[in-house]
Amino acid sequence: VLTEDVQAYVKSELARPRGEGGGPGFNLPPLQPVDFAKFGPVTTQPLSRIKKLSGGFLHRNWVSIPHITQQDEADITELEAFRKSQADEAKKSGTKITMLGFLVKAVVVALKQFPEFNASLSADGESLVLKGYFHIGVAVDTPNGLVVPVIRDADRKGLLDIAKELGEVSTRMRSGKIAPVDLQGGCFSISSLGGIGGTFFTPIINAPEVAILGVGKAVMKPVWNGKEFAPRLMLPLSLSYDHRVVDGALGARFISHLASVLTDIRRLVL
Ligand code: CAO
Repeated sequence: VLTEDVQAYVKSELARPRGEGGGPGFNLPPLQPVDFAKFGPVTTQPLSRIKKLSGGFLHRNWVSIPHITQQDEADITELEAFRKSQADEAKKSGTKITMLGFLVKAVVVALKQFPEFNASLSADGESLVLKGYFHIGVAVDTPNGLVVPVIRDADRKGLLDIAKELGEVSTRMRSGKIAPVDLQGGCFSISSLGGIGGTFFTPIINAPEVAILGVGKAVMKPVWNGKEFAPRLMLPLSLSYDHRVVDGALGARFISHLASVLTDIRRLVL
């Protein structure tokens, strides 16, 4: 290896495009265009505006945030019994008392206990901006793609008000009436697929938030209570967090606390 080789290498490295934040780019081979029609019949559908927009943001967040996903199960047997017992009462006031309402309230309790989760990195990455408000984003599946409207001041709203607002906002999102303000200012997001199915998954953090909770479908499982296996309704939780802000120990504490609040909902009022 001659001096000129080293100089040429350094020169070519300096000329190479850099990734975000000054680190090296991925330098991956480009995906070659494929003529799928060569292999069978195909049709082409343009991506919706929402899909095109959210695709860029999801990709950016996935590659620029070091994600960890921590999973746990919450025993929601009592919560579900209580929810069912209140269903008729809620119906009288024209509301459905939803699981998502409990999740929003439980997340607020956990955010109060662990303020690092209710925070964002400053633009220069040098400090953490801790928020004194509790605005919770909820992923809503619409015919045109995924949107995350924000329930503002969830700490100051009751469970039924949150459930009602969620119902109204998701209907509005699905009919395409989305104002930018609906999607701004979130502190933490919840993506619930529990009404559809599946257990654990890897939710992508909704930057500049630092964590997101993925919720799967609750199922009855035999759980050992020290003497015997008892049937308990178990809710799968998947918490993705930004490892630049949250360490593994804190992540485990957050999800354990959240699960304990869902297990004993009296903790919601502590
Ligand atoms: N486990 C088991 N059952 C559940 C459940 C869970 N975690 N969550 C809800 N359910 C059940 C409810 O009990 C309800 O059944 P009943 O009508 O018998 O009471 C049913 O599923 C529907 O629940 P819901 O009306 O409360 O709606 P929801 O809370 O499940 O969902 C919303 C609301 C807006 C989150 C949902 O419509 C949606 O869009 N989900 C998709 C979000 C998404 O796409 N996330 C992915 C983001 S990453 O691509």
